[in-house]
Amino acid sequence: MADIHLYSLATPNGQKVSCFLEAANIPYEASKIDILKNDQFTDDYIKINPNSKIPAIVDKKGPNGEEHAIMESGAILLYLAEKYDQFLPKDPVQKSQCIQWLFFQMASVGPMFGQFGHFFKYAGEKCDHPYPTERYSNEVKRLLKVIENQLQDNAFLLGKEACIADFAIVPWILCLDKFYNAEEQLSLNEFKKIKSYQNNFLEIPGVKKGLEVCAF
Ligand SMILES: N[C@@H](CCC(=O)N[C@@H](CS)C(=O)NCC(=O)O)C(=O)O
Repeated sequence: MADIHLYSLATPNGQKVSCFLEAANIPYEASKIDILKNDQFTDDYIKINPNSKIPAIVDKKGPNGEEHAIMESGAILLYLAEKYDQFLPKDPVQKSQCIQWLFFQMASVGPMFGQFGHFFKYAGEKCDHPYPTERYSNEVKRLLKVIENQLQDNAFLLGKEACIADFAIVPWILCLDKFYNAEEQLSLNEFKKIKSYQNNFLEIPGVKKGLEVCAF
């Protein structure tokens, strides 16, 4: 039986971890937590993630050989990357940069893209004021520009090699088009480097399979 058990659904936050597990070739088992059916609010799941969100993992052989539950996708990526020595640069400067971009994703990309999606795609009749969609469209475009500038002519954020920050960021970029159908709203075609960045990420062996884990 695998040590790592993933609790997830194929949303961008869930895909970050499943893509990483597949690409890093780490044995794991997965259970689907259907947030549309409120699976995240069961007592058993709250013991694993007190915040009632996906993803979460349980490592049967965590620190000191004891079972260890982890919530928050950024913390999960960092834990797994360190434990299995994968997709985390060893060079201290690069490692610090990778962690900075991971935090940038967790603090800015995830929350802002998520709010954008809420108002652009899901709020519908509950909000007919243009302000929230305008505000979050501008912020998403600003963040995409930050990523575009960082990429320069590199395949990934830090250069030739992918790191956990790329696993955190790209599923959210894919979501703008695939889940939110916002290609036109955000003029995604203008972000040429981001287009090749997405493709480079999709070429990492295991990533495409990871995107489908715990599918809706
Ligand atoms: N900061 C959290 C965010 C997780 C999150 O928002 N997950 C969403 C799906 S993408 C969720 O579980 N939503 C269920 C709910 O809000 O009830 C992380 O990165 O793990």
